[in-house]
Amino acid sequence: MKDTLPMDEKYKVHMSKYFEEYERSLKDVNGFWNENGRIIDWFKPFDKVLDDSKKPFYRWFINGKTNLSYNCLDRHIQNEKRNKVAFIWVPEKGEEKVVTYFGLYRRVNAFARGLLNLGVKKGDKITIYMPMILEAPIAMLACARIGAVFNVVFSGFGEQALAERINNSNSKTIITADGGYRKGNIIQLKNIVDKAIDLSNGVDNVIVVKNTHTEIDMEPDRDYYYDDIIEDGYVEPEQMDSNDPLFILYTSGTTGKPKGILHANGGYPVWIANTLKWAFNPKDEDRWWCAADIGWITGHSYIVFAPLLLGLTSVMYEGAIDYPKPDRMWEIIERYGVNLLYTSPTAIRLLMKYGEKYPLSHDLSSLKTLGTVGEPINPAAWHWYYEVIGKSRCPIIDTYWQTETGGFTISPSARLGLPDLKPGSATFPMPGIDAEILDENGKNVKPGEKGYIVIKKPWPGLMLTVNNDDKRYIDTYFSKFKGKYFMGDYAIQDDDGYYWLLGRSDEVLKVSGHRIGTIEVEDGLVSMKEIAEAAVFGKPDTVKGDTIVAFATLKDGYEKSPELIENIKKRIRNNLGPIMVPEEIHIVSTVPKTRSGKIMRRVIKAVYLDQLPGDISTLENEASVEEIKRAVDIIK
Ligand code: 6R9
Repeated sequence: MKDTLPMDEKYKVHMSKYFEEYERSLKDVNGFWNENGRIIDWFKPFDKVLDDSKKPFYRWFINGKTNLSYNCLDRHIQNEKRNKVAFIWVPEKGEEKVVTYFGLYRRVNAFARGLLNLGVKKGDKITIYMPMILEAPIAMLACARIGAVFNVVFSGFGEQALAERINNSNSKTIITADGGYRKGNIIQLKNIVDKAIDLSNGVDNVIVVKNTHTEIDMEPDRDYYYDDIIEDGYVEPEQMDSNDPLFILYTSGTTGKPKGILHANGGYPVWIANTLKWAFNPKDEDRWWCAADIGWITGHSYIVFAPLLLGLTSVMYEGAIDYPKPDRMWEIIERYGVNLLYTSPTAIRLLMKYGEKYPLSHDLSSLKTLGTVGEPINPAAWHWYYEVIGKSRCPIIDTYWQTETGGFTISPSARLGLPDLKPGSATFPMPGIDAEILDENGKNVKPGEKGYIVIKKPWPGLMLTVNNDDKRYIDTYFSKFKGKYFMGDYAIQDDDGYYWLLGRSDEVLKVSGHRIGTIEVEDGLVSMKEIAEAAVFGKPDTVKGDTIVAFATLKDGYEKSPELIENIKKRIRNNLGPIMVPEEIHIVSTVPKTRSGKIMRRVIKAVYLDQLPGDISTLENEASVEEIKRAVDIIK
């Protein structure tokens, strides 16, 4: 942890500015957010910064009226940004498409009109299930414009996962595409939507973008082509209350049911615009590339909204970062002159595995700042990113945050002053984030000791609640340490005050940066007719972070066979989606349980990883451990 890389003096002189701003953000909440809350335009200014009278349901920028689509588009087209490029959209294969701020404004208005013509109203919920095409941000912005609450579902999720999100969000309109491209293959998205609708409570409208031009079924009076409903013109942006819901985004937790995280129209945009500015200090002429998917919070906040709020030019990439060749990412940086790159440790580790010759064959001199997100970055990957990609001239902005936090919570700040960087540390909290690390009893741990990271005070990017489940919001986030926001991660603060994030403290995995609840996969397994019980855990993987491993028992009358396992994997792929498919499924006759019948995942995982299983005094069936040991011996 002492491996410190002194940053260039030009950054360090400003470090005092960071501490000054940070102090002020905590001591003078009103003054600080009165000022920084104006990073967006308000139709009607807020008359109070924070209402904390109904803790932990914090409300920000009280009585302020605003609109996110207005802030991303209309205000820029009134000035010199009108003809600036908003997105350079790069397809998996073929030539890019460029859209200016005015072009995007026009297209968002046309789609917003189309939605209104279909009868969509303010407050309606809309599910967006789309590939990484320009119509995806257009759809999100059009919803925001008319005040419809959008719910983007990652296009890698299967029919059952989609159906559950359509139902839980109560969406009656779905926006999708005929298909999407993935590594040369076509994913038949509309077919998946059709199946999901059969499993759902029913929907009124399905809007389909023609993308892959594949054959699809169109249901009369329900399904419409995007091209047929758009209508040029101006749609007045709805005056949204700061605390009206803006979007729902589902994320995995420690139960089988994903949580619909609900973000607001006021606090969320204020937070993401400020944090992007503080952390990366983007300049007007910079080209920003956030290489994530819009189906995740990273894509919402830092592909779509924050860069548009700041009026930046972004690259948006449709495909996989190593397709058609392992140099795809470096080729895009060179071709489009990317200055600020934001990606994940899992991507860095994958590209690192292919070797240096790929980045070295491209001119990456446009790069100024490099960012990472999604999981802790291991020092080896950090060094490779810093030295091979950034040529030791670009600071690494390691941003620690979550779906629930809206935007960055702990991250170096290139604008307010960079600390000397330590590979693997996200360094210091963003202004407004009052973090601390606690032990099991809620006492502060000493420097260097591992504990749970919490945030003591609210900040504008904090979610409003869990959709339709205020109790779950309180139970999950504000109960373990009463009144403090519990992030679910382990952390250490070192002697210099730097934060080191050490991974999840719960049953949540990060598979290639994607957040997956082990219980969700278990539920998917036990819903199959052959499976009686299942235990799922993460196996550390040098590229993906975690891979999914499952142990399962079969119901009477079923025999284990390689075909059965393949068939189970196939069904998980269809129902839940490719990212949820366990890499290994082991069939055993019993799984270790407590006397009260709870599956002891931790014991299975320990045996599997050849570690000590810890306290097994509550174990009911010791023979099961022996069986797992034997199963593991066979695999290894
Ligand atoms: C943005 C995002 C959140 C969880 C979070 C933590 C992990 C994210 C990290 C990181 C260490 C970082 N995480 N960034 N851990 N260092 N820089 O990933 O949101 O999908 O909700 O996941 O990801 O475990 O709790 P989300």
